This record gives sequence, structure tokens and C-alpha cells, in this order.
Amino acid sequence: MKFALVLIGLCALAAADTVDDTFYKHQTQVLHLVEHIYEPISSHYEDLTTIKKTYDPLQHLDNFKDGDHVKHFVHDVTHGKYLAHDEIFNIFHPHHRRQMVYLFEILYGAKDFDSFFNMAVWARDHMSPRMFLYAFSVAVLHRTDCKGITLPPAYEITPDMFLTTDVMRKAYQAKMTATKTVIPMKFTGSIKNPEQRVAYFGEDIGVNSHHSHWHMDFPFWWKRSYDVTKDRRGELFFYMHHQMVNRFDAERLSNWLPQVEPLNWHHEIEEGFAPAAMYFNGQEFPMRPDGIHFHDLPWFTVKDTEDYEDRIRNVIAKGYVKASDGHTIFLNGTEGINILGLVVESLDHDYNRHYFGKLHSNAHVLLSKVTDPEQKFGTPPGVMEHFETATRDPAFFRLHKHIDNLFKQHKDMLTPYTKEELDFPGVTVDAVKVVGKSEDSTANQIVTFFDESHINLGNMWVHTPEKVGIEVTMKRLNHEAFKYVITATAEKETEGIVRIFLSPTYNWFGQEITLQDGHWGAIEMDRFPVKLTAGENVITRSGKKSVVTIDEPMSFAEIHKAVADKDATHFHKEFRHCGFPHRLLVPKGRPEGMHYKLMVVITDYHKDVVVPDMDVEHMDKLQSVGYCGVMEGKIPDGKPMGYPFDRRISCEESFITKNMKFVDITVKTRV
Ligand code: CUO
Repeated sequence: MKFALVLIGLCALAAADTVDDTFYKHQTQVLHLVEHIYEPISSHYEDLTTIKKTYDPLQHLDNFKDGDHVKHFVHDVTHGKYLAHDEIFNIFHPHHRRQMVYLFEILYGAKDFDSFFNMAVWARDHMSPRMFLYAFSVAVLHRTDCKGITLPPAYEITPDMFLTTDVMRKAYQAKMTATKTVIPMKFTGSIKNPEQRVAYFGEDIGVNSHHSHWHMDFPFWWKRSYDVTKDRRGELFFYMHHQMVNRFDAERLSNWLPQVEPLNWHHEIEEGFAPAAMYFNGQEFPMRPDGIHFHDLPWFTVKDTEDYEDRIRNVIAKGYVKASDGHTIFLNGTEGINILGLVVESLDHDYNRHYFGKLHSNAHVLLSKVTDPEQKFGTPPGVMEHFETATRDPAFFRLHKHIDNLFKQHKDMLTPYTKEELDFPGVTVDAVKVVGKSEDSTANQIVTFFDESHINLGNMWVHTPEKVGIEVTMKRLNHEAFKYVITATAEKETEGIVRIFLSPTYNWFGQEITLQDGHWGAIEMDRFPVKLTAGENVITRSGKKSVVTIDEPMSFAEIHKAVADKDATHFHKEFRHCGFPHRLLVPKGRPEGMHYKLMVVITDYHKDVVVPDMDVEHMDKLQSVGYCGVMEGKIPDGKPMGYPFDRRISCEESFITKNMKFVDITVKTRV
């Protein structure tokens, strides 16, 4: 028996060449700047206070790509034309967004790190905290001289955007009385609300954090004039949200709930939602009772949104779209999904942007403002207007199911993959097993459970005595470690890409889900390159290495410690903040065990990979590329995202070629 090469992971990649004293200094400066974000710059940090006292952007215009831009910005900010400090920054508000983008462009265009950071200190000192934080974070994620810098978890920088009001109030009491406190946080809602059974997923701070980082890596306001092209960003928009919806559906099935229904502009929004959360300025996130209908807003109407959607459905049905210069572009190739993603999210594209409007953004705003559409009561934005809070609301998944159905309409029009396209001649997958902690290889079982995480709230307020310790605890879905063991035979030495998906075996009615019906709901678990030797290969892959997930982010305290220790193993130039939380890789399942199909497909590496010189070892080191793509250059795997389950399957028997193997596994939740 021969063993396929089991490839080393990202964490093992040496970081020493990218991490030096300058890096540590910059990392520390970034940490200091985002601490106590709602408070003035901390007098604790001399590095910041010196800049604050001495730096005048107008004296350094040559250090920026566009000095006039800086001049206008400083003028407008200092003359009160920008969002006030205690107003709520809303990325979907055109004026807020314009102001934020203006700052981002200045920060992104700074000619060196010091100019960038000095300007950031100035902006932090003069602007709305979350507007500053957003522009600064996106700049850190995109500047080449910030590569490897780790931003603390969003739920530690702005805990108010992740935690409930009762928790924040208790934390404040603890701070005022300097009392060491651990506060348990419950999910919102009550047992009377069936949606509460899946609140652990939508309200998971890791899910919200992932979603927020995804939108920072792929901002919908990103301009092509910036020098980074976002490869397949439209397709990524489709795919990441498609997978979130599929995962939500799997959690619903685990809890005896039917799949989420798509929103309909003319039906009531059945489920209400009470976020039980408060903004930093004391305004409460609005709640939505059950059974509300959509209303027109003063800026656009439900009909406008429908019209945009009709136009999109129309081009899907026709199979082509006109570019702004009159060219016809057909959608029936693999590029079609990317174009549709650009159109639906209204990114900076060439396909008649005014004609297609802003379907996705409008939908978020319509939902968010549904209880005060005229803004008669000055209600602040709802959770749907912030990427870090949107998934809390079950209506988020209903909206994205609705949008996902547009993409499905397109994919259903494509010709199903032929046997020749699906096959990998000479490669056979003989067996697939899942081996859990017990090492009982016959079990094919993964065990999930709820763990308890602690979040330190020490960053929330300045002057919290250091040793007090205020923490919040919450239950979070997790799973026991497991690995896949795949046996494959190759006629000759070759290289492949292993694609692993999970799909529930039975629907809500208890009927077996056929591949024809269930392919669209497949959940991607992993995708990795592999070297195959001639003969039998046993491929062992830890679930932990999944290309769709990331590990727990480092806390403020852990990053500080890693810097103090100069521990280079914690930092890496290619580090990504975006990625689905690893804890949630496996859907919850049921106490008695829930049946799933684990579907493994090996495809031809040499046909799939579109980046010349990308070898197997390099590709395997890319982190969270599954849902988060790459930050620059091309995504190496050229197959459509979700392949081969993205297109219609007309006949199960002819679909399954010998390079695929589907096995039954059980997911059992420990109670
Ligand atoms: Cu991520 Cu609608 O795009 O929330």
C-alpha cells in the first residue's frame, strides 16, 4: 500500500522572513489604535498621543497619492461636514459610505506606513468611531505594508455590535464597581419562537465576524481604479452566501425545522425579530413584529426593487447581458455566474449598472427599515444594515434564499455536466471513511456539542482596572476532531483535487432527498490538492484543515502576548481574517444521530488549476480560499464554485462516475 502525500498546513509555514521588529512595532500600533474605540485616543499610549499632538496632515500632502483629496477631507471633517461622533455609521447610507470611502482612499493611498498610520491617528481623533474603524480595517486588510498584521476580533473591538443589552449593562455595572464578573449571554427570543432553536447559528459571534470580514475583503463599493482586482468576486458573493444559506438549512433540519422560505416582496415577513441590542450611543436596534409587509422608502420603492429583479430574471432567461458599450455577453459559460453576482450585488461593473440597480443593497435596507419606513420616529438602522449584525435576523437567510434562487435559475439553465466532464480517467475512489475521536473506523460518525466560550470585555471601556476581569460566556456549536480517510486507485502517478461535500439524507418530511433535488443544498466541507501515486493511495485529511474555515481568532490579549514574546509562529504574511468558523464546520445533527451523505470527488488537478506554476504544495497552503477566494491574483482552482453540484443533475446513475464516492455518515450531537 502506498500513501499519498499528506500536505503540510499553513500554520507550519515559517514566518520569520516576514516578521521583524518593524512588523511588531506596526502590529502594536494597530492594536493601540483600535482599543477603546468609542473613547478618545488613550493617554496610556505615548506613540499615539505624540502623533495626535504633533501631526498635521496638511503639512504632509506629498505623502499621499492625492494631496488635494487630503486637503478637502481635512477641511470637511474640521468644518463639521462629516458624520458626528455619536451618530451611527451605516455602510448602506450613501452619504456615510461616500465619507468612509473618501477616508479609505486616503489611507490606502498613503505612500508609506508612517504616513498611513499618522493619518489614521488623525482620523481616529476627529471622526465617527465606526466609520473610522471600517475604513481603517479595510485599509489594513489591503495595504501591502500591512500584510500579516492581525486585527483583533470585531466582537472585542465593538462588543456592542455583537452582544445583547442586558450583558452590556451588567458589564458596565461590573466596571463601575470594579467587580470581577462572568456574564452568561443567552440567545434572543423565547421557546415560543421556533426560530429560536437556530439562534445559536445566526447569533454566533464567529458567523457574524466571518460575514463582516468577508464584506471587508470584498467590499461592494470597491472600485476598479484601485490597483487590486478581485478575482471572481461576483461568483464569490453568490457562493459564500449560498453556502451560508445551505448551512442554515442544515441547522434547521437538525432542529426539526423546515428549510428557510425565500422572501417574497408581496407577502408578509412571517418571522419578527427582536435583537435585544443597543448601539454605543444608547439607541436601541429596532425590533420587527411578526407579519410585517414591505413598505416603500422615500428614496426607493418596493416596485423599484422588483423592477431591478425582473430585469435580472429577464437576462437570466435570455442567457445574455448587454455590456454598457453595447456588446452582448453570453451567460451560458462558466463566467456567467460571476457576471450575475456583480450585477446582483451592484459592484463596479460594465453591465449597465443603472438598468439593474442595487437589488441586494436595496433589499437589505428595505428589511432594515421595515418598521419605520418613513423614518417618522427616527429609528436607527436595523441589524440588516450592518454586516456584523445581519445574520442574527432569520430574515437575513430568507432574503439570501430569495437571492440564491436567482443564481439557481441561472445555473439550472446550463447544460448538466457530461460524463466526460465529470470523469477523471484512470482515477477511482474506492472507499471513504470518517474517523472520529474514538478511532472507531466503522462508526462513520462525527460528534457535535456545545462548548462555552469566554470573551473578555476589558476593551469596552477605558480605565477598567486591569485585574478586574469582565467576561461574557456563551454557548457555541463545536465538534469533536475527525479525519477523512479516502482510498483511491490511480493508473499512473498524477495529481488531483479532492472535493468534499455534505448533504442531509432526509428532508423535513422524512423523505430521502435525491441528488436531483439535493445537489443545490450541498455543503462544502473541504477542497484540497493531492499527489497520487500509481496503484492504491490512502489519503488522510484532518477535518481541521478545511479550506472553508479558519481557527479561532486571537484575542486582543493573545496578540499583545505574541508581540511581547516576539512569537513569529502567530503571524503570517498571507493570514486571512475571513473564513467560516471552524467550530461550525459540521452541522449540529441530532442527539439520536442524523443521517448525511458525505460526497467525495477527485478531479484532475492539471485541468482545474488556472494559475501557471501553482504546485500542489503551494495550493494546499492557501487559507480559507473556499468561501473567501484570494486577496490578489487568481483563485487557483478554475472549476465553478460548488462543482460538480452546482448544475442540474438529470440522472443520478449517470452522474456518479468512478472518481466519486458517496457514503452515509451520522452526525450526532452530545447532550
Ligand atoms: Cu452578506 Cu446580504 O450580503 O449580506
